[in-house]
Amino acid sequence: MSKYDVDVLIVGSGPVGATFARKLVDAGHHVLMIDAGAQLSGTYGEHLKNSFLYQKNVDLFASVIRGHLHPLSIAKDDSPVVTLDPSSFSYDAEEWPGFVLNNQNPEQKKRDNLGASAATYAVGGMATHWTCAVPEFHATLERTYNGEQYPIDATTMDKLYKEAAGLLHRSEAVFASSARHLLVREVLHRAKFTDVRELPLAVRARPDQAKSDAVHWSAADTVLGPLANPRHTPTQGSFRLLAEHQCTKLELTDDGNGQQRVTGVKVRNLRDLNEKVTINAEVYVVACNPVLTPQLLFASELRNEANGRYLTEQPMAFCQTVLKQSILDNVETLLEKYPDARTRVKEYIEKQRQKQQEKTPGADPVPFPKGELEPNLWIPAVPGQPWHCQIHRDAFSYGEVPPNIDSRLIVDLRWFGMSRPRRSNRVTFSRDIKDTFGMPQPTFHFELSKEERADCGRMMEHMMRVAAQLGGFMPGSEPQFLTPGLPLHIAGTTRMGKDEKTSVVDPNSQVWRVKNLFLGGNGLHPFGNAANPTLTSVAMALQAVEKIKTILPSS
Ligand code: G3F
Repeated sequence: MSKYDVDVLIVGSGPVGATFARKLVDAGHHVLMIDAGAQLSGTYGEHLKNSFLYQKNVDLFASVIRGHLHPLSIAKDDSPVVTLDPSSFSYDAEEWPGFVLNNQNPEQKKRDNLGASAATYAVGGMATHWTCAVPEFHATLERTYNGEQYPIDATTMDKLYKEAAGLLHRSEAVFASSARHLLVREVLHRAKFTDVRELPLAVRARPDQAKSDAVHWSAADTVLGPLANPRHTPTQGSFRLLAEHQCTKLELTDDGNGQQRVTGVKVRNLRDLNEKVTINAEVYVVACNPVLTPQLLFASELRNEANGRYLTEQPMAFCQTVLKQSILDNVETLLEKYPDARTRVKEYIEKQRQKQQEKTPGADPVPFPKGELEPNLWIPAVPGQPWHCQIHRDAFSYGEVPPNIDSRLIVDLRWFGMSRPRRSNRVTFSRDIKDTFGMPQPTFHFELSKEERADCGRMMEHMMRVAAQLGGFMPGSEPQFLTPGLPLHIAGTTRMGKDEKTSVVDPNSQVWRVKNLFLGGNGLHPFGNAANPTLTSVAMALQAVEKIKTILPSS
């Protein structure tokens, strides 16, 4: 039996949960954090791409990502496998209608599914493998909607964004001097795509960068700072993290006047289901993800009409280009404004030509020294062009590089569109079917509006115009829309607002009518967003922390 008495229990250990932990321990509070996922690194929640191998070959990281994404709702497919050896076991699915085959979801329709949406069960959450893109939401496009202002005012948001950027080590400088990056930017600027600029990333240069070509990607450990070291003892307050501990229910008790309180939690030690785990806290924070957080609220029978509703997700277009011959033939001219990069490239080309003439093995025909980092550019979403564009080289579960194309020549284009909140777009939770973790199975009901679908056409056309400047399409990665849900940017399901009928939390992230329950994460974004949501989620958590401090007795 284990018993914990703390000031704050945080469920979920991604960058948002980590923000709560870091700030509350810094304020002298006793914090316990739990995560249903396993601990994958020595410090809590490090980015797995920091390891030597993936820095050398980012393409291998695609399978790491694939292995960590746990699909949330797979529409049922029990059509007979007609080519199966007839002597193998088989049954007639129509005679077994309630059967749940291989974790498929019989309640999920294919048509309105977000089939690629997934959760990462790990200490550090999805930040163990994220892209680290941390733009702010656009002040008018993403922070106003239908005449409504953002729940947190603009001056406060500016302050919160600054602090969030510091916690995540946001930078636009790490890739900015790379010849590959500058070349792509220059080609696009010359083609009048003047809005192409450095993608803000949660990343730092490494002190040994000149020797290693490596960078350091931020994750939950970055936000936790010294707390990420399991052996660290804070000078005030305390911090403890329990991996593979799953919260299955918040015990909500009526407190009179229509208010409730969390008076306890049901927690399972997934490594020892026999153990009884008791946790008492003053304040509870749930920051799982935009599906697992409303799932826990549903399992806890929270009375809130908006829970799981107003779901937004980004339609996503993708392609990969292989840089044009003409660009590489003119690389020195194209880099003329950037003397350092130009000199490096020039010297490299000369050296390789010499090697080639001398027939030295290993002469390189590609005019990029090996240490030139990949491009990392974006075009921000703005009113009239409501999509967020990333022009970079990123490992993900799709778009791998065939072994016979040099990966320095590949540029990925990812365009993320927008959907706006509607009550009917939602995730529901089953009363009958359980997911792998024994929780109510989520089912998606998501459709784009007519206007949003039309915007997708404009977005694709824009992406193809940009791509046409860069090169030809890589076979298999021609322009395409990806399976809905693939951006992993679901928002709105526990939305923040000023009206308790259409939101789950107030502007301090406090659940309406529950005195000591706070939420964190992308589910809080209320208006739909094209940009990556993490920075804004961390900013919102920082605001919530200030409110929590006023509730807790000062230590
Ligand atoms: C998203 O979750 C990230 O925010 C993007 F930056 C990334 O490119 C994308 O996944 C990959 O599909």
